[in-house]
Amino acid sequence: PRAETGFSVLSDDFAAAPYRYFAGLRERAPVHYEPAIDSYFLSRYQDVKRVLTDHQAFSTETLQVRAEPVMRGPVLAQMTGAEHTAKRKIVVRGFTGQALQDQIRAIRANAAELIAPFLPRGRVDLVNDFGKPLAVYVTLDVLGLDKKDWQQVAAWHSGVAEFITSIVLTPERRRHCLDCAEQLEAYLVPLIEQRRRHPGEDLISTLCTAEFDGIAMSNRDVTALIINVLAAATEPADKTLALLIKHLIDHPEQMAQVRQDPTLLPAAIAETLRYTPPVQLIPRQSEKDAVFAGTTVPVGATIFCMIGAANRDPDAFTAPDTFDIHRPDLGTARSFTAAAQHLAFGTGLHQCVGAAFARAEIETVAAMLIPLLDQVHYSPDFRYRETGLYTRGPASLSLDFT
Ligand code: 2IO
Repeated sequence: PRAETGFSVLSDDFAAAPYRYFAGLRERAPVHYEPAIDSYFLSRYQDVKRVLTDHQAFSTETLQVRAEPVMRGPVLAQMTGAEHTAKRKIVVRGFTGQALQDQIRAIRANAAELIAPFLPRGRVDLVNDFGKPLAVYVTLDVLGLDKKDWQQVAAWHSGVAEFITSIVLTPERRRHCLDCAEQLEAYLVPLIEQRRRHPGEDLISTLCTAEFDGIAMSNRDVTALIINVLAAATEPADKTLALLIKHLIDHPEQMAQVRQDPTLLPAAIAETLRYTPPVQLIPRQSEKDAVFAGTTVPVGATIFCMIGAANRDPDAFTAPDTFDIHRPDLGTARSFTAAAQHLAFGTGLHQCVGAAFARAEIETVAAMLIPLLDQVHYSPDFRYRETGLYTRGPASLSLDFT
């Protein structure tokens, strides 16, 4: 089964409103082939889950061309076996315990500083005035990088992010992205060498000095991981925050409940991640022929897991197109159900290593913002628009409040 004649996930229609097409894809083209990029798009929850958990049959080999050129080295998601286990543990350590407590303090300080000028005005663009600079500031603090360089680092980062999140890239844009990555690497390497000699409390120092089962990180490993953290902690962060606030504005009864009982916030965040995951695609490569819903995906193929479509599969979630922070199949109250969990952080061996940090970040920021944004609503002339196929979120979110 293929898509309706002529349908393409690369079309402008799909980019304008992908959620309108997900049911059709799951029902009529669960293995959608895109000839222009010779790739397969999977949209059913069970198929996506299978690809992400069977890491023998579906590898991360595709990252060698989709990520390594801008990461300037191998990232965690490309590794397997003992090396992966050891290095993943080192990264986990950099995002837990005292390190995480310090990171949360940095999140609070940056959020307070960035929102302050907008409070007396009663108006803010939550994406461009707040979320984007916040994501960069917080990431720089986590890495222990100087905030005076933030605009330069942000510019290099957008080149790196463009490379990872582009489905098609012109030779000119590709060159631009690689230039950004090379300059970022040249900026980072002397810093890494300096932290090796004089380690501090930051993540770069942790990665430089840590060892697990006798395995340590090389300079190339650290460079790649730092660029990975920079992209992963920056690119989806403003989107998740803006989507959470948008959904709560669009569902005033649920906004009122969260205001009244802040312990509902984690469920509201989890439901936002299910309903509108900021990372919409996860790539894999098939290591043998594989059959999905009667269609064979050949060995060596590039597969894109469609997280947004899988998260709205009625076989996994009841009333999947409804935003409901009280839904019982979310996984927040998982103990008494065998129900599905959202796939916004992926699943399996390579499930997002920064998930706990991401949750802490958005929880901290949302808990600060919601009480400050009293009577929050869209600004009068605001028109909501989302962009992006790989990562997707609001282009802006203009809010008025009292
Ligand atoms: C290079 C889209 C920024 C990640 C990859 C291994 C990156 C990896 C992701 C997310 C967000 C990016 N993939 N985070 O999808 O680290």
